[in-house]
Amino acid sequence: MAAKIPTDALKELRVNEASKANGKAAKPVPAADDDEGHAEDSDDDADENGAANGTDGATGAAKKKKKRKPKKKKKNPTAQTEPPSVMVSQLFPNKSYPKGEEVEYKDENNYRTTNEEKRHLDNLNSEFLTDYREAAEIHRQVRQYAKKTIRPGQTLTDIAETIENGVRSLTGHSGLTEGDAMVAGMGFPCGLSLNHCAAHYTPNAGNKMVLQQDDVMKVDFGVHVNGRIVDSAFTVAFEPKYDNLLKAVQEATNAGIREAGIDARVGEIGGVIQETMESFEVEIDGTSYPVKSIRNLTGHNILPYSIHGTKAVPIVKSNDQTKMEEGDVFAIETFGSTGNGYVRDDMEVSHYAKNADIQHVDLRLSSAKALLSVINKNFGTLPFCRRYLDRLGQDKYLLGLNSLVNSGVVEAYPPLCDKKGSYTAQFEHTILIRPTVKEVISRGEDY
Ligand SMILES: [Co+2]
Repeated sequence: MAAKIPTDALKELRVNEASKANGKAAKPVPAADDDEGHAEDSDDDADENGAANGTDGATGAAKKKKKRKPKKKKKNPTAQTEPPSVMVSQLFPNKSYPKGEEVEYKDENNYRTTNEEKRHLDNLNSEFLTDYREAAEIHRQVRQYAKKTIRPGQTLTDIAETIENGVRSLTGHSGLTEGDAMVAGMGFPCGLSLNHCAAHYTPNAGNKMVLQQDDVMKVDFGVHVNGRIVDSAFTVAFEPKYDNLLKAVQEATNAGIREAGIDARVGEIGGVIQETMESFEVEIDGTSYPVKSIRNLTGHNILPYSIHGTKAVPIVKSNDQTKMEEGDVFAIETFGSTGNGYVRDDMEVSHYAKNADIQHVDLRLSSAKALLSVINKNFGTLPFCRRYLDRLGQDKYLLGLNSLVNSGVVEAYPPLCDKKGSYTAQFEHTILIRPTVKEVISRGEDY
């Protein structure tokens, strides 16, 4: 889920305005060789994930021996179904979830990988790591199915519900009983943003929108286990004319991940992301466009039950000197655009979240009070969308919801769109800045 920089703050950060000027071609950067090397990392990781997936029947056999009753016991499933429905805790006994991609720190931080004290700190975090790895494995399995099955002709509503139901099934929490969605489930709504819209679009009730052959769709969804949110996104397109746009953004995101680490300054990371992104030029329907980083969207740190922490990771060069620190969790996400490289609020709001740092507010409207109680019990500060209120049986809540937004208790996250007719793409991973290594927790064979 993207974080947006307020316009005033953008000026203060003195972000690089070069790319803004009338579609001037961006400076080419000889990044190709470097990126080849990087791809190797993800391959290694993919093997690791693949191996961990190959659960054998050993546990099932052991159980049979112990219970010598004539009644046939249903064997534990050893593979995921299509659509996904099996809890990952059944597929990985004893919570042996696969690790993400572990990357050693560079230069003066390299000692950390083998350092005793840092390894001890890592061990103290085992529960945090287990929750994070479970959430990441759920993200991989659900998106794998989504990528395989998303086709033009499907409604956005069907696509969103398939992904969200998959996530809920794999966590084992339907979220239908009070408080259940807080234990594990959606970390934030499944965004399905088309073409010039970059982020925060998901259908509201009654939406009949159908995915088209010519569309470029950003699929951005979150999975949480005990409030540990994995935030990861990819872009789907069916026409090869968009391949280079997607490639630019995927490489930009990987460049950001590569630069991330302890003591890394976020403004400099933004500079590397921008250089990578803007080294691409794409041709779509006979017109060529420079790919621009969307300068008022950023990555962000993630806190328990809170998708947008206090640190931003810009995707253009900026003078933001904020450092990444041991223990931080970051969503590294980049957005490329053939348009202005700047987004505005547009269209009907679907995403909301309770404001984490708001104190008590006196609400006069009884419908607002009642709705706030539903939000507190079911989502806390986790983002939700209108469909999530519908499935809890809430109706006629818009007046109350708008009142909560106007009083500042709840924040609305409207869709963020570049200029009409442009195309935008997004890739995103969640990374853990562990004491010993950087773990790209949501890395998979796909991206
Ligand atoms: Co995000």
